[in-house]
Amino acid sequence: MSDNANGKDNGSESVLRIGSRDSELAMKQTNMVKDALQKKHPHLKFEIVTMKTKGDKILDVALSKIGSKSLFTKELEVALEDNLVDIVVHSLKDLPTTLPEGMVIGAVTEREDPRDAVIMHPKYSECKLATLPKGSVIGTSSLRRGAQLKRKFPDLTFQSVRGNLNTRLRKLDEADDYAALVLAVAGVVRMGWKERISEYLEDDVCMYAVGQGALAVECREGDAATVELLSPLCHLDTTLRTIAERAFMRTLEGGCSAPVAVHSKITEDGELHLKGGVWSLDGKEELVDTKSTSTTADDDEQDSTEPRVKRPKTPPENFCGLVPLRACEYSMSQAYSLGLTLAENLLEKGARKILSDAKAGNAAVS
Ligand code: DPM
Repeated sequence: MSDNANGKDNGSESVLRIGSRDSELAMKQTNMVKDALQKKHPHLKFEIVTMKTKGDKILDVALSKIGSKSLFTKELEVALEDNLVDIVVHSLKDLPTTLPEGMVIGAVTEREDPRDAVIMHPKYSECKLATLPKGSVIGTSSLRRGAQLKRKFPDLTFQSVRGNLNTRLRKLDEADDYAALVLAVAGVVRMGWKERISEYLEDDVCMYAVGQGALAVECREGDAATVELLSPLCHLDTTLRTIAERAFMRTLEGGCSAPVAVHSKITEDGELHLKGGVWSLDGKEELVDTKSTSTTADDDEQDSTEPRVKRPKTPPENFCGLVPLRACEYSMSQAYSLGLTLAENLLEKGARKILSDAKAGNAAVS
């Protein structure tokens, strides 16, 4: 945290400056984090500083085609680096698996439902994807959703739709361009539109994006006071699941330009399960695999003769940007290894070719 670090006169109060995108969803998410922080630190004062990112400005091009990483996060990270804000709030799924030098994720908050959902045009409100008329157009600019859903529903057509959630819902309701949209449940719920959801997509139909539904609070690595201040917001289950997911993504070198998806859970006995997959753009090729590991140190030592997941040769210097949580380093490295090993398994089975073809195909077709 900075106490008048920029020569700003805040009186004797120290103010925590929170950077956020200015879309309605981003502001809702930022206020959720602000409220949670206020609860834990009643004496702190907060100030939200909004800005637009490249992803907010370029609205007429499919996400996957803008082709740059950090589309929704870069400008915020620059503000963080320049000391104009102390923390920034992101959707974890928008945050690349390698952060800029000097930045860390100080907290990953409890995940909202990570699934994707279908929002129907009012005239199809009684339909499911499976019962829509042949050739119906579904709006999504996610290659991940497109590939998986083309595979399941070859008679539907998928088209890019951009803009913030309000704009998209308006495009759906007020025109006849789309029969339905596929969106993350988390965003829809935070916007207060839960009753518009016609169908939740399970993992046998459409697996979700790495980190989907969780919020990440980023700060400067060297700002120990702020790192400490964020620690009560960390949610352990979400943290372990998303480290595994991010390690999977990082090892595959995925991102928005290739169809990569996951499904994860932690059972009561501390077993972390990760299912991960890659697809060709048309969904015709699919590689999916599942792996699990124990996240509790005791279990692992007592009831297994050999660890189920190989430890990485060199332990990750950080956990895809997350700061190590006190006394949880073991679980976190187990989670990291799980994602890494699952990705290596898929790479052995040919994931590299599927992904590079998808990236090339995506760049070629415009
Ligand atoms: C990323 C993708 C999308 C967003 C790609 C993907 C969806 C793109 C689209 C990386 N970021 O998911 O395969 O449909 O045009 C985004 C949303 C949320 C965070 C909106 C959404 C809210 C939910 C959350 C956009 N980023 O996916 O419906 O907290 O995960």
